[in-house]
Amino acid sequence: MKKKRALIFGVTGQDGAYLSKFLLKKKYVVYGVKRRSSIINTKRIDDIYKDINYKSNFTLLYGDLTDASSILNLIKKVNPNEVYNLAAQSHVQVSFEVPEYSADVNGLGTLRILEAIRSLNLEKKVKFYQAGTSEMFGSTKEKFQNEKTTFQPVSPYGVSKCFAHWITKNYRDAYGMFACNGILFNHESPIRGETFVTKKIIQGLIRIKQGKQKKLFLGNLYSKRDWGHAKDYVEAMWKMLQQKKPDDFVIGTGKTFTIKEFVNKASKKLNLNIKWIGKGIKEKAVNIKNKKVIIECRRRYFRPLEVDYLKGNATKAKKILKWAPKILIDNLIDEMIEHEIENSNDQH
Ligand code: NAP
Ligand code: G4F
Repeated sequence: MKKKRALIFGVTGQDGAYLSKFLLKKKYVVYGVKRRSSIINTKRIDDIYKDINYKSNFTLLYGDLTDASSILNLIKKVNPNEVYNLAAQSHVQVSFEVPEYSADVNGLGTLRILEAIRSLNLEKKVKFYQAGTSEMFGSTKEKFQNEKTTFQPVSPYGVSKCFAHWITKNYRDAYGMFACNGILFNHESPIRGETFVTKKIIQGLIRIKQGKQKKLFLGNLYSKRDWGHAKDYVEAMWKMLQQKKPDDFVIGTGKTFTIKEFVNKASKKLNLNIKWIGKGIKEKAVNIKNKKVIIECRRRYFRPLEVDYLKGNATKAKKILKWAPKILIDNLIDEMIEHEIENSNDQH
């Protein structure tokens, strides 16, 4: 049987790396789109090239979501069965600093892919996955968010992803395209970007414990997030494209924790005994053993608007996709800590 071809935009990111490995294990031929950067940006996928089982089925190609002609040429060249759009300016706080660029990549970039598929007359052939986000729920007051929860985005990132969501649905309805929106809650892993809060906390606490860093500076300690593992979430993306009908699905664990609770869990696992003192921006954590302040809050890490509360209701995915998260927060933290310690020993 002919192998399926998948084209992944955003292959160099956290999810791109997990999805590539997942699809290669399923015997796909994987084409990944990377963009030009001034330093090598393929660290997360370099191991694929070293793996004798995978390297012959894995190809990297240059492209950029801001460049419609590159997208068209890539789709023409690869002639994929499945296209996964994971590419994005994915940092919420940064989207307040570069709103137009975030809208261009995340919003118009999605439209450029859909339009390329359509103008190549591939709309009945190619299946398309769009990486939507719980950030679209924004300021909703619903306590357990599902596919019917109204979007109320509160960041340029959230707004751009709402455009991507609706244009994906529009191409599905208007042109009969097999196009699915995943609405994924936060998912992390050892290869999570270093400026996202989970990785920042774990990296910071380990460095403090090893005496390589004095303090960790954070922003809002009281927002709540539903954190899963990227490995589980890429499986859900693939499952969406294997259904008879295209549809949209919420993917989350159904559990939610504050940033402070995440810090407490991680420090306990690292045998760092901490005590919280002070309130508001002056709240800080003291290392009980040596009485040193190791965590402080800084205004620069607060956003102009915050998504206070996220908790995902993945009942539909459980029922239709037969998907459920396998890795929950405690095992996720364990894995991130283990990786970080191994990595820091390699470096020093
Ligand atoms: P990530 O690690 O930030 O990866 C983003 C990817 O997009 C990287 O490969 C990046 O390339 C690429 N990219 C950025 N701008 C691009 C452009 N102009 N043209 C082409 N590629 C570009 O994000 P992630 O955590 O893997 O998330 C994957 C997708 O899911 C994103 O769309 C994100 O918004 C969405 N999402 C993530 C989560 C989560 O919790 N992780 C939750 C919901 C939705 P470089 O490596 O060169 O920067
Ligand atoms: O780790 P974060 O930056 O993730 P955020 O904003 O929830 O966005 C992530 O998840 C979305 C899904 O809901 C994705 F769509 C998006 O691409 C990205 O992957 O921040 C989590 C929370 C926020 O409430 C933030 O205010 O942590 C709070 N926080 C507190 N101190 C901090 C910090 N966030 C960061 N990045 N850095 C801090 O120092």
